[in-house]
Amino acid sequence: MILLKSHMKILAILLPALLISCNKMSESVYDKSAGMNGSYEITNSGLPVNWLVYTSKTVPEGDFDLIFDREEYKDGNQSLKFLIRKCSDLGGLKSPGIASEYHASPSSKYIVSFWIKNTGCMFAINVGGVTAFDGSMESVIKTDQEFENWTKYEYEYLMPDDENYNRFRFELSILSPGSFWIDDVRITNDDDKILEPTEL
Ligand SMILES: [Ca+2]
Repeated sequence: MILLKSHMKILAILLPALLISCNKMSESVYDKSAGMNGSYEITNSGLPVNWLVYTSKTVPEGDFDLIFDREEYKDGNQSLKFLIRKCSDLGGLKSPGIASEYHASPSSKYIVSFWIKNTGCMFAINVGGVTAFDGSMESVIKTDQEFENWTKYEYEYLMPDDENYNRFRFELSILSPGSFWIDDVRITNDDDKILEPTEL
């Protein structure tokens, strides 16, 4: 009887906290002056500014750490590292990862580049144009290949010829345990100008 009572007490304390974290799909901090922050140098409250982050607080099936790695980086003073002990392979908000959206124009060409390192993870990076309700995402890479050294990827994307496509989205999902690093994400237009993030 005493045991039952103490269990009930724990449940009563945990329930409100669980409801709050279950309702939250991602965490983010927005700061217009920080721009794209694709090198993950600007941080606030443990998050890279101007990125939606699927954290251990918002991904219920995940057991992982988000780390600003000041020893393994390609640009600036640090990279963004995911150290994953357990996670779902569903991607998007169900898995550890990051996403961001940028002001963009229909029928325009955009060039995405980024540097990665990987030991053990299956991961996916998708990019594409989005509207308020829809998206036209393409897969840049989906693999469990090891990248012992920093490796650069570059991808060209043409926005759909449809006035509703006014945002460009970048999304990284980590789909299995291991260590994954990303740094120096650049998304530019035809004039080599870095895109401005939208408020998240
Ligand atoms: Ca960096």
